[in-house]
Amino acid sequence: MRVQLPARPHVPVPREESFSSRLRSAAVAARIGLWLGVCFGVAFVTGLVSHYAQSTHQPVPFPNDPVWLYRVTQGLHVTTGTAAIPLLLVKLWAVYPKLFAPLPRRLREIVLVGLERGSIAVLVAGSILELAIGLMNVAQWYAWDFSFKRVHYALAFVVIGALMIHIAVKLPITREALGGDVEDTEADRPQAVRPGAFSRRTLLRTTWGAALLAALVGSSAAGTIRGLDRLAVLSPRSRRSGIPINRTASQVGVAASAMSGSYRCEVVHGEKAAGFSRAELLALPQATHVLPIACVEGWSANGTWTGVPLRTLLDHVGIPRGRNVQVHSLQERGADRVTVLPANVADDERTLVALLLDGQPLSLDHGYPARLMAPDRPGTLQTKWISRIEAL
Ligand SMILES: Nc1nc2c(c(=O)[nH]1)N[C@H]1C(S)=C(S)[C@@H](COP(=O)(O)O)O[C@H]1N2
Ligand SMILES: [Mo]
Repeated sequence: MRVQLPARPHVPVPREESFSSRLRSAAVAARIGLWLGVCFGVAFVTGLVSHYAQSTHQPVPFPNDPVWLYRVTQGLHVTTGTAAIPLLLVKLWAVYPKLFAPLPRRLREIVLVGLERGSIAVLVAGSILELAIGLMNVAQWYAWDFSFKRVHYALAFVVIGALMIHIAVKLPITREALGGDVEDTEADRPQAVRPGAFSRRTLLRTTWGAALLAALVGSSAAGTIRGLDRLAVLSPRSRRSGIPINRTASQVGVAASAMSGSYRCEVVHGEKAAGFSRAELLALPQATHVLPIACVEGWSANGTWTGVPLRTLLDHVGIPRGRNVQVHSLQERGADRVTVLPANVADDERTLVALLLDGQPLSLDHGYPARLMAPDRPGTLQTKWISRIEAL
């Protein structure tokens, strides 16, 4: 018996001339590309700042003043990253027909065009991945096994490298496109002859609007603009009042040891050591400072912290100024359980072994019995549930 297979529908591969809208033009692509470049540049630089602030090896110590510096750079990072998403989408839409441009005939040109398209493939794939995992990180959706930090950092160099090549290759056409009016048609692809449904100006204005909205959402998630919390759809924790909790005591398995009556905060200097119960810490002279927590997962919040200046405890066991200090958590496994305070942070009078938040005893999840709060530090280094402090 013969089976009659249905005829396979013929799906034509589009060709460059299939796209005839004048909206898909160099004039539009260049203008959006310019702002996309600005966003990528700011996100790259602020990303490097964040990486440096978190590194344990700092030839020049990360500044501890002003206390909001890291919070602002981190806010800019998230804001420019989210703004880049609509910009990238519209830019890809505008240049998409070029994907189907015919290949040249001569070998030399094929090689050149191949290299150029290869770099664009890297740029496009890298950018999409970088923005997507960045956004997912802010939403705390870890749908992967790799280290976000390492991949996001490495990919940033790939993207910026490919972007440099792209800018260099396109410089002449970008210059020409930016030099004229947006609606000029001289630099258009010859096939782009059909007037769009609206003008290029309207397309650009809509794109700027979308980018601005995305920036506001990003910035509200990052907590950099007050009163925007309701827009913080990305980062639900920022919507709660007060300071969000990043990881709870039971998530990291410290609930029992933190509540134990035998809790002691150990301060160690070589042979010399002292242990302080929470009551003993509370009996020492206290200081209060307003310091932000700026989480690398894209949120930040100010708190009024009260506790013992770290310096007081260091003096107690004779740790001299100028020394790096290590702070350990009761937490036994996982990230963020040890941190090194460079000397400038250890010696800063605002660096606290914090016991109260907004005048109330710390909650267990905010680091009870005692946590570190230091000026201008990434949130991930503000160790909760301190067990031990030692000179390095
Ligand atoms: N021991 C310990 N300390 C920690 C963490 C942790 O997981 N374990 N998380 C860090 C991170 S990533 C941030 S942003 C802040 C958040 O503090 P909060 O939960 O009190 O807001 O705590 C930091 N301190
Ligand atoms: Mo964090």
